[in-house]
Amino acid sequence: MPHSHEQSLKERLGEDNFKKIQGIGNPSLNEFLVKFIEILNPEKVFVCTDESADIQYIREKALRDGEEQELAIPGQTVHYDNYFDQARDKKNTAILLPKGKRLDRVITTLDRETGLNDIFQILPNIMKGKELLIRFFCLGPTNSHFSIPAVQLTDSAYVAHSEDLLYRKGYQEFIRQGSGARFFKFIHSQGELDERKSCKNLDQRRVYIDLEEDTVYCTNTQYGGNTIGLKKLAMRLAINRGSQEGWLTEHMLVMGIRGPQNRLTYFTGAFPSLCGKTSTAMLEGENIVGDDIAYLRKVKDEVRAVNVERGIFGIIMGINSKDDPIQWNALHSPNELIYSNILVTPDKQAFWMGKDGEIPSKGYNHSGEWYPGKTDSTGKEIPPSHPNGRFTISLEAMRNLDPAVNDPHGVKIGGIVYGGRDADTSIPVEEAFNWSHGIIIKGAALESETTAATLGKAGVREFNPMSNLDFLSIPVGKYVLNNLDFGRNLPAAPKIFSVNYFLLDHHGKFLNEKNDKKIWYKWMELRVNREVDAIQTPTGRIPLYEDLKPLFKSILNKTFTEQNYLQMFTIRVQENLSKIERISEIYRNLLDVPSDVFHELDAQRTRLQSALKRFGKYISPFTLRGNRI
Ligand code: SPV
Ligand code: MN
Repeated sequence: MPHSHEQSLKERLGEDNFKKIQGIGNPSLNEFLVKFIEILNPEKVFVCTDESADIQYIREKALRDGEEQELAIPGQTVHYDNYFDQARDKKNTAILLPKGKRLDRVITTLDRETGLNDIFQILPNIMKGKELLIRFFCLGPTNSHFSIPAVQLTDSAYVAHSEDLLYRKGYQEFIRQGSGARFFKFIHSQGELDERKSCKNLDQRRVYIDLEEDTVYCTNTQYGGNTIGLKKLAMRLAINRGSQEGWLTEHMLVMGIRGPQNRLTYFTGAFPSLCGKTSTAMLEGENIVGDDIAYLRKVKDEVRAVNVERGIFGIIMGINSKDDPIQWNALHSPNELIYSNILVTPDKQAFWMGKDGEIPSKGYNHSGEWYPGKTDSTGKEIPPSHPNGRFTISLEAMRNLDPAVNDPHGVKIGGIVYGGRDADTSIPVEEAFNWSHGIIIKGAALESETTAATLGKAGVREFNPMSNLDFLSIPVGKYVLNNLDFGRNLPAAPKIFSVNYFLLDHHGKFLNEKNDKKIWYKWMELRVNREVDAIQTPTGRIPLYEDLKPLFKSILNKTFTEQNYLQMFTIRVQENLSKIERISEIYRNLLDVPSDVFHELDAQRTRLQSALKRFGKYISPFTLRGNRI
């Protein structure tokens, strides 16, 4: 390395840490480190390699600094974010846009120069008196054409510890990829903390994504979705990179569904946050590969997918022994895990909303000392745990982990599923007519109600193409085109489906129980393998009653009546037509929208309009029985 860099790094890092960086031998990494160590100006620097002693140092630091506290079960800790910093902050998260480039208005952007000026006002000396942690990870399996090395700079041992549970080690991967490696860079500082280890300067909360430099800056925030660089921040960089290189980054689970004779068919599934993605990936008896982010590549006419991560940052609310046996078991065994924003009782037991058992009469949570009926400064009652409270744990703790989770070639995908939180329009499961219908009508036209995973009001129906809108760093139209192109010429593209776990009846009651979803996946597995017929409707292909009934009986031991089927699978024509109007209007105002989008939307409208004339506003699935294919 140039003499000046070497001198500077040696001085700042000390001999041991310097050797670790030298061992990687990547000049652009050195340049990056020299620049930012100077700006952040920490008192100390610690470089973490893949060695267990280094990782242990980070774990212990999180406890020493008070960012985590130990719980009664060995290996478990709890962490708290600032009371007003409990979810992704969409308002202060922006893609930095170079002059002359454009992105849609539905994506938050900031002129690049303005954003850099702003962040470079906040960064200088932000780590004064603190220790900077430098960690190396690999997005996707190591030793793979999917692998993307990434370096994280942070002053939060909680962030560095979480990443250890969530991502594959990357120090060796940096070495493997050599001096030309294209890597992602993340700079995080939680800024000044108060006595509760809570961020003091939320007014300076920023998450800025610089695509030009593959760098994300993030300050004065603690919530994992804002701070864990390799999670949603890397996703924006990867969407941009995949768009240039012809592969996809999706907000998707990856899982294997078991069919007859133990056959395993792999699916990906895109769902917005807090809409059942993790609970789907955790279905008992099926195999989990990943629960949140996937990279998809075409290899020899197959679609192959990997889990970008190796752990889960799961929603804790609602997890109970009956509905979630796999997660429940992992939470009650001595596994290394970090809870966030839950209630801890005086005897160090973890409690959250929806857990088995009584609500404790006192404890400590994200609001400080807690008791039932406590209200916050706005007069709102504080629940025992935050609805976006989480637990971070390695997938190794899950007994349903698929053996192919680290396969450098990924798994072959047979089906792709899109689902949202939709009270009144989409039926519980439906197959698309073909790739283009699936990508556009099931994926690109997805709508979902907002949830506690982002700051702001919950329950508002929003456009959320492929459940990925929050993470897009390219125009929506271009993103849809990339998806269309991806499967267009494949001789056997994966089948595409929609699911809806949140459909209500006319009295506002959920039509499905939490585990009914298992049946939809079993049916999709049979469809992918061409073992059952379907009924053609104006919106897609739906299951036959005769196929669902025995699945409900044999798998859930439930009697699935004709009345159940009728209620769940009635095509809601008027609601579907209204949706087409809403979505068409949105796409008319977006950039670079491929004409296929309008063709598919128009064709769906035409089918629905003629069905409206023929059958009326609601079409019973029994009426369409003759359209069997
Ligand atoms: C999500 O909100 O989609 C999550 C958690 O998976 S976060 O890291 O906040 O994005
Ligand atoms: Mn997610």
